[in-house]
Amino acid sequence: MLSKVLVANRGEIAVRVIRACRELGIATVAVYSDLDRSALHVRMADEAHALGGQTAAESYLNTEAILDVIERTGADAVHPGYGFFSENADFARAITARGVAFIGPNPEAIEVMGDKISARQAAERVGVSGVPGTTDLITDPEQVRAFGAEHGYPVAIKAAYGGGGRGMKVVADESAVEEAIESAQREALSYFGRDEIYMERYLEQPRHVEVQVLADSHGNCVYLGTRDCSAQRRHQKLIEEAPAAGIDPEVLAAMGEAAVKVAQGCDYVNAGTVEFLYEDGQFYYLEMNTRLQVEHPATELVTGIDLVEQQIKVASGEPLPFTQEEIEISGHAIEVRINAEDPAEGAFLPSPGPITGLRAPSGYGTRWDGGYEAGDEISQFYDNLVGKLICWGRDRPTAIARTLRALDEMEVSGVATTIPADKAILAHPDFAALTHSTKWVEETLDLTGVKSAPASPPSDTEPLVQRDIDVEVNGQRYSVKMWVPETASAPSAAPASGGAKRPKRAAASKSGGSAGSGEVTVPMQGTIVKVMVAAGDTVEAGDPIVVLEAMKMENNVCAEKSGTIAEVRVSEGDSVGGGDVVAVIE
Ligand code: MV4
Repeated sequence: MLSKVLVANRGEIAVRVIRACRELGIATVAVYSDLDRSALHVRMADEAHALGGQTAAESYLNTEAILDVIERTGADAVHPGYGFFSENADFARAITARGVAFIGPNPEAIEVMGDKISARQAAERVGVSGVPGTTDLITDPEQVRAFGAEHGYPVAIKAAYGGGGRGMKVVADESAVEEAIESAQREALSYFGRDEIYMERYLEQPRHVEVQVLADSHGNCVYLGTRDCSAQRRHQKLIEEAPAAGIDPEVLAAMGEAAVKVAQGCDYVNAGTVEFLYEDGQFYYLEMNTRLQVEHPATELVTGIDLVEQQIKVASGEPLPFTQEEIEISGHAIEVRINAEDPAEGAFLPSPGPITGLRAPSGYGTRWDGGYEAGDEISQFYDNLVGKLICWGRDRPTAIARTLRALDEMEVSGVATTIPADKAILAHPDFAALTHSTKWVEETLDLTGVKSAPASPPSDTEPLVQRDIDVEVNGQRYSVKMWVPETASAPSAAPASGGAKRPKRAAASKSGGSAGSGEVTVPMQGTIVKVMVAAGDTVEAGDPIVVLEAMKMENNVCAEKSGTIAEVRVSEGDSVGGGDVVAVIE
């Protein structure tokens, strides 16, 4: 059995993994960026080590820094959580080359599934079909017109090296083929750095149904039922449930068996998820996610199986302790993602800042997987998932009622959250009747007038400064770094060197640009996903100007001063670098 796990992540998933390790008697090593110095995952782990840096690229994606912590701590495994290094074959190879286990699949499986065409071919090889389409790259618009003539429109054009729906273009009829190809290639290049594209028939009202699989290193592979993740907006899931409801059990079983075939076809080991689209009684393979997913607890509540425990045991070389026949789905579970975003008017604007109050619900069938406590701060630099509420009920209506009850008990202050949107979805008759699809939140759900939490009161927490202090432990002299309030009197062992150094605070760079210059700049490299203003608009200081997607998250870039927009220099889909001017205010 593994003895010390380095958790290469932060927030709720790092906490989740630390909890599983503690139950198994395994020591935990947290790593942290400068901003996460005293984050919840750091407080909970047995030991914690700094990676340095603020952005994900400088910290949680710094391979050298993580390898260094592995060396220093003697960790014998790394759990990558989701995001960051979880689907990075090079990272998995770098640690396994040093004899350290990667708690996840083999790098070859990560690579096969990372490329959408090879992932489709891998499924086809084992007789699992995707949406009718091709595994050939599109080189000539004539290919698309021939496909449209045979299978009908609309046709979906997708990025071969993409994912998450970015770069997908829907072609309504043959007159739109050329333009769709060009724009799909342009987007693919800007998001993924490669412009290869392929096509499929486009399904108009699909549900997103996925299958949890678990495989060991002895050739055993099982599926742990299904989840429905159709309640999403702009490819961000809001609510997930297990099992997928209102679908013939035989179809669900066939989907489960297809998922196992896909996993076995690529010698998959550890936990993974096979995604399908479901429409009119038919299911179609979409892709495989080679990681533990955010929504894994919904499966845990209906199977009674701790997925993280199983991941660790599989990575330790143990065989699965159950067979497919022994897995039973009991009742229904709903997971609600609570993000620090303001859903008012359907905008879902990021709302970073300090959490001044947080009360999680409890009671029968109610689980809270949080990444923060009151007093912690949601940084604009990372995913803004505050935590997940997962409720179990003996059937779907009971689970819905319980989740609504729990959401009523939940209190988060200081930041706006997605709770009002979550409630609107759960209370909607379409959701109860299962007539929703992947487009329902964006096209049907009405979020006008939805109230977000009251605005954040000004933070009265004093900024901390760094002081270097010399201490003696068991007769050995150490120099320690301390983070203390600026006004605190210097400890008696006065700083020998360095003196006070003020850390850069997240809030300070909330909107880029030097104050007052009127130039609105982006704080980091990324893609413009929304432009909120046009030349001539009047804006107030603090108004969002553009939404920047960086490190898989959306960040608001705001006006630093009030005035009139003189110029907008970017449009949706543009790639920008840190410090680029996106608009000018006069
Ligand atoms: C599709 C589709 C309809 N037809 N492919 C979006 C995410 C990416 N992994 C695949 N996606 C889709 N592919 C065909 N041929 C609709 C979607 C889709 C979607 C899929 C799953 C969950 C949410 C979605 C939201 C919009 C579109």
